[in-house]
Amino acid sequence: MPVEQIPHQQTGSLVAGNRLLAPEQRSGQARPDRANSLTCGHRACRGCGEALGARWVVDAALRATGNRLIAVNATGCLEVFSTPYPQSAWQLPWLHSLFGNAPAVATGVAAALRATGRADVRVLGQGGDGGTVDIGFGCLSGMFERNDDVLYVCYDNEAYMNTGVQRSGATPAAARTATTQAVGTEPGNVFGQGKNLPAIAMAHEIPYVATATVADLRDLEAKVTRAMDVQGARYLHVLVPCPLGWGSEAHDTIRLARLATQCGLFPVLEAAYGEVTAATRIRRRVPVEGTCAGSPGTPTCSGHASGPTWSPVSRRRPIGTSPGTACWPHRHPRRWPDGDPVRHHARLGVEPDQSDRRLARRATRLPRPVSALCRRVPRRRERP
Ligand SMILES: Cc1ncc(C[n+]2csc(CCOP(=O)(O)OP(=O)(O)O)c2C)c(N)n1
Ligand code: SF4
Repeated sequence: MPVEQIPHQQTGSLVAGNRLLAPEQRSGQARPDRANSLTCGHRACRGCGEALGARWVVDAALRATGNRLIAVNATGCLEVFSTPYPQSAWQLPWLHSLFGNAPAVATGVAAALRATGRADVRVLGQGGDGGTVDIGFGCLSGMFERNDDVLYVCYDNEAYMNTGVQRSGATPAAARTATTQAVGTEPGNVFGQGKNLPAIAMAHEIPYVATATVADLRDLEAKVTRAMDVQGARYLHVLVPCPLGWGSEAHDTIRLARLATQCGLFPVLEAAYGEVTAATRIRRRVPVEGTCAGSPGTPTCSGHASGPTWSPVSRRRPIGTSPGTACWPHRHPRRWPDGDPVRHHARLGVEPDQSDRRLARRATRLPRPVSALCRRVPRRRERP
């Protein structure tokens, strides 16, 4: 893999070295007094984005609250790899109950703190995308609607990783998982399904909603700090690549998260009371096909068995019997380099197959790209 130059804006991250900054500007992780909330010794896979994201989120929340924080965890990889009984890698009060009730338990902890007059102690709920977007969704919506004083963080690795990479409501279209397989005429996860949870959280008009990725840890840290300044329900959605489920190399976790934002698939933004207040500009736009290795196993593209230009990050071997290369835009005609798959294959001199033609026809009916999220902001309602 070619060496990538570290962009200027990353100066000060751990990548470039905090030593380039004045001590007061250095990240929480670079401080000798950091909380180190998720200690070494846990059993996450090498390159796990969720472990990295959780460590930065909880450390930042601990710093913002003066170490007065209680964490509540949904069942999932984060819970399983950090607390193999009777051990725990957590350095703070931490609770686990069930897969689907973390927001309700967090609400209960916040209510108990309020009832006992402990306004100084704050609550953090956290879980994977399955626990948040699917089974825990009702509890989360109730937590939003009641405006309970909890910061809930979803670590989105785009599938149920802990139980073997099954599809979740956050799995992107065309992705291959154990339950959306890379076989058949239209392989992978189907289009037009799934949930955009940041947008749903915004629709609840809670005080704070943000998205972030592990590619920009300073941004993640800043958002957690800002969220901790706010009272009421807050939601943070963090993209955390999973080498095991995505079939990527452990050392590509950060790069894949960065590519997901640079190609516009994962918009990074902040919103208050249902209105977008800030969005990270894409400085160097990359085509979606550059993110091919991302998202729980992308389906194979038989038309590109000897394809000319594939992603520098896509080193994954094809799945199933098809001798293709992983290819996201194959399933997303609007993002094809030449407008649609038929034209694209024609230019390459490859015979398009039936599914290519069907995809080209569907191009006009596909949902808008996720980057359109910013334009779908509901009208602001006045708050007292
Ligand atoms: C009610 C219930 N159903 C199913 C399970 C099995 N289970 C445990 S973790 C998990 C998947 C978690 O996926 P996700 O929330 O996306 O977190 P990840 O492991 O990807 O971090 C499942 C299905 C369970 N513990 N409880
Ligand atoms: S399966 Fe994925 S989310 Fe789970 S520990 Fe491994 S890398 Fe992390």
